[in-house]
Amino acid sequence: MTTKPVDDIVRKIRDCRRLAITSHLRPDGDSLCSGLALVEAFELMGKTADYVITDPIPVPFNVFPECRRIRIGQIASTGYNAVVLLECADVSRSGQTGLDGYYKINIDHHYSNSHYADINWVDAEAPAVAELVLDLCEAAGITLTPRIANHLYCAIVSDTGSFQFSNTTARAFAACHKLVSAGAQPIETSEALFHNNRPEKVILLGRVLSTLRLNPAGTIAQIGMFRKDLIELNLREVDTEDITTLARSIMGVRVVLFFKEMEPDVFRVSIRSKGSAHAAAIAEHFGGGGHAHAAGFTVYGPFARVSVEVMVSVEALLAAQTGSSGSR
Ligand SMILES: [Mn+2]
Repeated sequence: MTTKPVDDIVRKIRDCRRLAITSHLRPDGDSLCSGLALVEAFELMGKTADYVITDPIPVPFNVFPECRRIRIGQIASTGYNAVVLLECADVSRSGQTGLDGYYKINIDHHYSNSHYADINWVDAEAPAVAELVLDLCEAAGITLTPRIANHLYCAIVSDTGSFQFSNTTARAFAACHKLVSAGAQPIETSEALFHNNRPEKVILLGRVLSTLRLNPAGTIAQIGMFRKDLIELNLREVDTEDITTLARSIMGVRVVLFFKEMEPDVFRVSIRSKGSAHAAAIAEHFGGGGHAHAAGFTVYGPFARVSVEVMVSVEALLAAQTGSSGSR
């Protein structure tokens, strides 16, 4: 008889005493908040749980008081009955190196997952891994606390870009309905996620946007961020997704090229595209790679020259992709 993976997981968890949870490198809101919810859910089941990740916690989550429960480092190679991996296509995505001997539980919502674990629960239709954690809580008969509900709600808001990305599905809203009913705080969550910028960040945003240039057809937007501004504003690590979003919001723009100066005359260019404009194909032309709508590559040379050269090449690539002159 085949059982659902979620039921297999609940049965396994019930047999465990000590659990470790981890998630992917370069953590995001979905993985971080889902892990926090899972720690608390396991504790409600009477288990001891540690949430350990490899990379530091990024802004804005690094100031969330709940994130103090997350340990940065490596999971000890003995001492746990099982390890849960959230959103890891394979073990290496976690950056954890001591998991070989452990019973592994793999929970993910991305297609590209190698089903490496003892129990694999991969549901690419799920809007966020948080929705799967919510299912797990329900399958385990856990009554959601407002804190668990809020963690999971925060994860879904974060992963859907505040209900703007393509994973904003009926399932996402159904989950959020349950979570808000259980005490999640939508207004506080939006404040914490999106209205929590340092003033220096907003000044940086102004400086980056002041570099905006468009091709004549208005289909490609280009912006640049320079080390001297980061140093001057004392911004060590900065989330630039919202800056990209503003450039992407321009009417008619199909591709955003964001030049980030890594060291003198070295620029990491991140590409965001819309519709049929293929970011990875553009990146591959310059020796980089990525996904259909998010990709990147590196260029070498002074900004004044490389920015013009890249713009010209991308215009040609875009025209070839769409079979037109890159018009709207
Ligand atoms: Mn996710």
